[in-house]
Amino acid sequence: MNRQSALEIVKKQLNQSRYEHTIRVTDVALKLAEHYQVDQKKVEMAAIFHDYAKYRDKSEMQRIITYSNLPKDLLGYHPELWHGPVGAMLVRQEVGIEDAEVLNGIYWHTTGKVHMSMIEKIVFLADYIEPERDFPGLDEVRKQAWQNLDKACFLALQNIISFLAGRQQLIYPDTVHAYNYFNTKTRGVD
Ligand code: DGI
Ligand code: FE
Ligand code: FE
Repeated sequence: MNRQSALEIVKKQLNQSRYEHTIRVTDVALKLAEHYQVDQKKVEMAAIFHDYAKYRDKSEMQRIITYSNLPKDLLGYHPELWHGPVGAMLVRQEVGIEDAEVLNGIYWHTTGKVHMSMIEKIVFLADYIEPERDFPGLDEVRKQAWQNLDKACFLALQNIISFLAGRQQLIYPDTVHAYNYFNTKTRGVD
């Protein structure tokens, strides 16, 4: 599928500001893919569709998780987490994308996980550092994204977990496991 058709499909699922976010994420993701010599076509598709399910009704997503083979533990965590896994499933069913690497980039873009692929790391980080984002500590993540992708993932996960814990929110186990994994993997890197 070419970029233009993909954008037309996703635009119908999003509002204008989320669509513009999607374009910015895709631009950053493509630059990272070029920088790290990762398949640009796959990264582009995963980035374009990463928030495909963002505005699905919570009740619809709840039903999809309940009756599909998606992990049921998602239901015990913040509904904001659901659009990645549900999005991967709907992009396969409704858009017809079958590439597992692309679908996994969509699936894991919010929570992260251990042993992320290059495509997964790039989509996860591009979503976090796109130019309109403004989180504490973002400058350092932006800098590391071009130097050490694992270190950048670690710093992003540290920020996400601190943010959620500061608001007394639950933290999805895969996010914690990803934090521990990248922490160990990048110890000593600065
Ligand atoms: O969809 P976006 O807004 O572009 O970004 P996203 O897919 O990273 O969604 C982030 C939201 O998910 C943010 O408001 C924090 C929230 N969230 C809730 N629980 C968790 C979580 N994020 C992670 N990584 N882990 C959680 O357990
Ligand atoms: Fe998202
Ligand atoms: Fe996003």
